[in-house]
This record gives sequence, C-alpha cells and structure tokens, in this order.
Amino acid sequence: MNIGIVCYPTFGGSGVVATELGIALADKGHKVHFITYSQPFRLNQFNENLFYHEVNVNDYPLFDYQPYESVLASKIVDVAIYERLDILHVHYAIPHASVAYLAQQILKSRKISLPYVTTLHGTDITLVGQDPSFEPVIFFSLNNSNAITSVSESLRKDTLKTFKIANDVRVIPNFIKVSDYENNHGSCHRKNFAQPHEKILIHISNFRKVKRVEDVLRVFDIVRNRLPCKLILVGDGPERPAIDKLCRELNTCSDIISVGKIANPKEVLAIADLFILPSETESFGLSALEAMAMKVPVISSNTGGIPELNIHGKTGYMSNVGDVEDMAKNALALLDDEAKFREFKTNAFEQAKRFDIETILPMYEQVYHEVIAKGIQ
Ligand code: GMT
Repeated sequence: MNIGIVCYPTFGGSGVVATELGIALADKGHKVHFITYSQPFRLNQFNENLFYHEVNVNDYPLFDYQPYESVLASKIVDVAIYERLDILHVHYAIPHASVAYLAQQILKSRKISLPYVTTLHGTDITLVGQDPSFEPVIFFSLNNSNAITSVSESLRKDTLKTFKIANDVRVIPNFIKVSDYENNHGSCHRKNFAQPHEKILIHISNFRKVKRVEDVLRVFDIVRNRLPCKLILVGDGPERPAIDKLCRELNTCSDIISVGKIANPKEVLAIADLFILPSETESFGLSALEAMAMKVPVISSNTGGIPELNIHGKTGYMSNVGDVEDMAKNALALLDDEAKFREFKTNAFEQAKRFDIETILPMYEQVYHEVIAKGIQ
C-alpha cells in the first residue's frame, strides 16, 4: 500500500507512535509518506520505503495566525496525487482529522478517492477535545473519518461519551518493537548516575500539568528518606520551572538528574529500577510501556488507560491520582524486597511483549484494507 501519515513531529507519544508505525509498515514493504511540518524526531534512519514531505507555511504580514491547516491540506492533496496514496492515516484529531476531510473533498472533486483513518491519542479527546470551541469541528471530522481508532478501551469510552458520533471506534493499543529492547546494549552507565548501593527512579514526559511531575518529586522525597536513591528526569516542558522550585524547597535537587529531551530513552531506561507515572489522565502511557519493555516495573496512578497496561501487584502498582504516600509505599515495597522486585521485572517484560509491533501492526493493516475496499461515499 501507499500510505500517507500526518502527525505531530515533536516530542510526544502520538508522534512516536505514528513514526514507529510508519517505520514498521515500511519495513514490511509498504511505501510510507510522512506529511509534517518538520522531520519527526524518531524518523532518523534511511529506508527506501520511507518518504518525508515537509509542510512549509510562508510568513505573510497579514496573518496573525499562520494558515497551517490550509497548507497541510494542499500538501496532502499534492502527495496523494503524485505519490498515488491509497490511504491517509492521521494521528491526533486536532486539527488533522478536519484537514484530512478537507483534502479528501478536494481530491473527490478531482475524481480521486482518499479514505482517511483517524487515530485518537488522548488529550485530543480528554483535554483539548473538551474545549467547546473545537466541538463542532471534531464531531464532524470524526463522524466523517472512514475509520477511527483509539489507543485504549478507556479512550474509546471517553470518546463515545464526549462525542455522540455514529462512527465505530476501534481499539488498537500502542506498541513497542520488543526485539529493539532485547538487543539493547546501550552506552548509558549506571555508575555515572548513582552509587552501587543507590536505587534509580525515573520519570519521562513532556512536563505538562497533566503529568503531575510534582508528584514524582514528592514520591521521590518520601522514598529517599527511607533508602538511598536518585531520580532521573527525562524530558522538558512548561512545568519545568515549578519542578526546579519544588526540588529546592524539598532540598532534593542534588539527587535529581535532569537529562532533558532524549529521542529514544531505551538506554537510560536500561539503568533504572522503577518508572514513576502519576498522571492526572493518561489514555495509554506509552512511556510506561517502553519502561516495561526494559524490565522496569511501574508505579503509576490508576487513571484512564493505565490499568490496561500496568497490572496492579504484578507489573507494578497503581494508586489514586495525587496519593503520593501510597505511591511511595508501593515503591518501597518493591525496592525493599529483592525477590519481589525481580519477579515484577520479569512480569513487566512479559506484559510488554503483549504489545509487540508484530501483534499490533496487522491490526492497522486490517483497518487500511477494509477502508480502502469500502472506498469513500
Ligand atoms: O502524553 C502526552 O502528553 C503526549 C500525548 C501525545 O499525543 O503526543 O500522549 C498521548 O498519546 C500517547 C500515544 O498514544 C499516549 O501513550 C499518552 O497516554 C497520551 N497522553 C495522555 O493521554 C495525557
């Protein structure tokens, strides 16, 4: 198939999923065309089946807001015609689903059929999607998607609760390529971050409010009072100043290592003992899956789609949002008991294997085949 993919190329779960999906499809022989405003950060390898089409919005003094959607729609039309796309797959509803619809209608006027699949990732429904100013556009473009997928059952339910759409929403969970994790002999050395007797806690996110990174610091503070440990923070974002302030207040900065944004965090995950994910809401928790694939148990909140991934008492523990005392208690229960910790590491990896790309990729291919066969109305 000739597949067009539209996504956010920046650091963030939806862009990672879209890019890894595109790479896996290309490895399988499909031709994959990324249509984005900059090169997706994980699209950093040569593959004869992978193509990147940049969307350039020219500055013009009249515009207070750049007409990105119009340029993206025009680019999709161009790529669809000249690369003969069979299907377009857009990740994150806003604004990609409505842009896909516009491109589809333009192509239809030229007697070209381009069905589109919309994959919902989470905040496009649970946060941004709740904003009434987007409602009519999201409702319309979801209802007109030729297929909708969501990354968890929880997100599927949230979508159907928020938007009374007639369209079906199929769950296709996020994935990892297990073999990449099994063969990871990284260059990140534990001794550069912690003493041999110290444990390493890790958190990876885009440091937005929804991630509750302050809770990570509070959990770490409690655990650190009980046993020697370090905290590695991966990522950056708007909450960073608040985090810096809190670690000064708690007097824990000397034991926290902020490494910033990392394109592929496997290597640093390889030296961690526990992954902390206390999010307010989380449709899936791809970073937790990446941690589990590295045999790192997860201490998380029990919100959204996290329970579909993290099995309480087996691959990690879950607590109510904001209950940092309980999260710290759970972290200590694991770090204090070597046999239990080892068992949880194995369980985490076994659970991650259920989300291997080998299992998930055919689900997307199936959706593409069905949608292409059905065509557009
Ligand atoms: O987690 C983020 O803040 C980024 C966001 C995105 O769209 O880039 O992530 C969402 O999509 C990921 C990939 O499907 C999911 O694993 C994350 O759980 C989801 N984030 C939230 O729901 C907050």
